[in-house]
Amino acid sequence: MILDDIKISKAIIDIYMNKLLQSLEVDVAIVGGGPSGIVCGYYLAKSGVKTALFERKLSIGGGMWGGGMMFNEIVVQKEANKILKETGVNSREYEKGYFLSSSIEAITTLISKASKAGLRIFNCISIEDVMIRPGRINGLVINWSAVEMAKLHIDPLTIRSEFCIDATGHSAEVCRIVERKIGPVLNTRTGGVMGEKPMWADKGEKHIIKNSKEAYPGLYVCGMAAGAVFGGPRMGPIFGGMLISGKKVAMELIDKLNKAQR
Ligand code: 48F
Repeated sequence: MILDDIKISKAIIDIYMNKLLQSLEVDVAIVGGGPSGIVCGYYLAKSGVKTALFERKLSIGGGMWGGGMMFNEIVVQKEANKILKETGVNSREYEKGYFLSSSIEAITTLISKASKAGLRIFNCISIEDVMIRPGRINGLVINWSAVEMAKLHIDPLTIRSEFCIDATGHSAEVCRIVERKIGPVLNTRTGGVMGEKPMWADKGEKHIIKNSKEAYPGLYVCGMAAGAVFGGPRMGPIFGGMLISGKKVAMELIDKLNKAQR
């Protein structure tokens, strides 16, 4: 068989464009492909929720690849180890209650599971704004990360979604956009992004799980973004809170979407 260069290009453009067109209106749009966003997307897609995830960088995975200070191992606690087991990530108990996994195996397996479950993953796309209808976020404004990096004067496109999730990590970018453009309307003590506090693993993990929730009508936060928005301590290379947080938000949205359909 003689390979036709044009057919190769046509296949890629055809399938990608179709995926993008099918994702212009989704149930849930996730911003950020770190561990919390991927786990959230995995559970949503697995239960049949139409979900798209947008990641600025070329590689999905956020801060999980590098473990702690590039020692590519992660620690998770007992409750989060259940999620690793459920998704087929190998782990071992180092000391009672401290489970270790290769950060490379963990992130590649989670991405693979989420993709196979039907999560539509778009890399190299940045969220630069939100769409708002009275009192509620109802979509995202997207552009190629290359456009953002080159600071080109090119208008973006839009995605409509029933719910959006800020899983952008420490920078809590979507919530910061809301604060900057709409004002101090977030569901926090100050109405704004309260900012991350110094390291305290135990307190930080608990805080994030508790605060993985709706930050503004239609907009949820999970992972480090929840810590930054609601003013919790950082926790470093323990990743259990990220996994539990993503799952918690997914379960809440599955429940809400199911109730809305009844
Ligand atoms: O930072 P990140 O891994 O977030 P996470 O899921 O996990 C945090 C941990 O990795 C670690 C930690 C655990 O103890 O502290 O830091 O909360 O992934 C966030 C992803 O969001 C992308 C960013 O490139 C990263 O991969 N991102 C950020 N802003 C945007 C974005 C944006 N505006 N548009 C698209 N993607």
